[in-house]
Amino acid sequence: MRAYFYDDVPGDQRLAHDSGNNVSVQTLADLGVVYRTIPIDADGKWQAEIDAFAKERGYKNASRDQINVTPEGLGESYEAKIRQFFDEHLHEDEEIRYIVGGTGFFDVRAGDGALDQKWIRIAMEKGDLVVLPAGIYHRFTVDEANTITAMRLFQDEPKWTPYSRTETSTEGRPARKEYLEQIA
Ligand code: KMT
Ligand code: NI
Repeated sequence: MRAYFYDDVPGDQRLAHDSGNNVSVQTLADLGVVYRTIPIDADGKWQAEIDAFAKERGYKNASRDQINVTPEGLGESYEAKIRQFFDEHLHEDEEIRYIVGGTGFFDVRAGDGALDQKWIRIAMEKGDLVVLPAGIYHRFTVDEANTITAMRLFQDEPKWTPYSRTETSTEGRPARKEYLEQIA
């Protein structure tokens, strides 16, 4: 994992868009973004570590699935999906992603006020786990390799509905208000 400020240069979302300004794990933590590495080992201990992590966060069951974000995995809808993932949005529950293979970028807004116009890009690779808190504005893209496999963990029922930031209602959502209070 490496995190840095997005350069905001127009161009393909899959490019690195690396401003050269790094962002620390502590800065991410201040935004409520939790980062862990859980290397995938041959004897499968990583699975127990994921279970323990989920349990620690109050995930009652071991509910999870795996998504293959590749042209093969998603078929004809691939390009449309990639654009959809990149639409700025929030959720009412946290989003946990563990990268089983491949690489990609999660972008999160850098804070409130003026920082709310800046993106932090989190470059993820195999063995990286990230928790995006409820209410944070974010988006996702593959990189130029067009391949990532991610495990998605969820609490009892998945509440994955993305609320697009362009909807006037997102600022008023309870999850948004709670999030802003948490990072204040
Ligand atoms: C998301 O929430 O945008 C996704 O699930 C994208 C695929 S996970 C790498
Ligand atoms: Ni999301």
